Amino acid sequence: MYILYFSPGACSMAAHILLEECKADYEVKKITLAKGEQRSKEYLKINPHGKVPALSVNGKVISQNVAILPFIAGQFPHLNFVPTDSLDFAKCLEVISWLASTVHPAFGLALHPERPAGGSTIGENAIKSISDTGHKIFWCCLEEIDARLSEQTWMMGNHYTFVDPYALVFYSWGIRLELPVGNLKNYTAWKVHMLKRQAVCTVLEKEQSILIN
Ligand SMILES: N[C@@H](CCC(=O)N[C@@H](CS)C(=O)NCC(=O)O)C(=O)O
Repeated sequence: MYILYFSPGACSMAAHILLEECKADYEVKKITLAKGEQRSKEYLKINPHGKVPALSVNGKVISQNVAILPFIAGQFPHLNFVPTDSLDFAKCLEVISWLASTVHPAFGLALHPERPAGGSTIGENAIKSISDTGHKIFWCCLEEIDARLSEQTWMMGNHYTFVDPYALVFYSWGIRLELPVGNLKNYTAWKVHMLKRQAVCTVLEKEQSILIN
């Protein structure tokens, strides 16, 4: 039995979709980031970093998408969401590590440009400059994903893998930032393809995603 700690529309949506794809026996516990619930005493016992996602597996907790996504996929090998070839598997890790270490932080700068100052007062010019930089880097990353999808159906080639649900999070965040994601033809065609999957629709409904509203 898995328990996923998630917040609607957050990066935890990737693990949520994957659990649904795998028809796993799971429950969700909502942590509302806007209300600061990730910093509650109870949640910090689950994930001391105060972030979602966290996945409890028979009482043991895993955090970080780069650990959670391959773990879930690996529990259901018959679905082939995880490559059996070790080089192909490493290529999946390469992409999710880039999503987690470069794409996600760029979105963070764009959305919360005041945060790098760590509570110190910084001028509006500095905030605008950080926000512009975040937007610029994030957009370049979306273009890179778009280019990647120009010659392949799924993020890693011809097979749906645990990387795909994670890439959907960033498309939705592009909409959130009001970036012209519709101009990214391949990424948008892939998104349409993703939305044809029952598990994806179920989770987008549950999370009231911007992708369906
Ligand atoms: N590297 C982590 C990032 C997790 C993360 O930053 N999650 C965000 C939501 S998308 C969060 O919980 N933010 C709450 C906060 O910063 O207070 C992962 O990939 O799991």
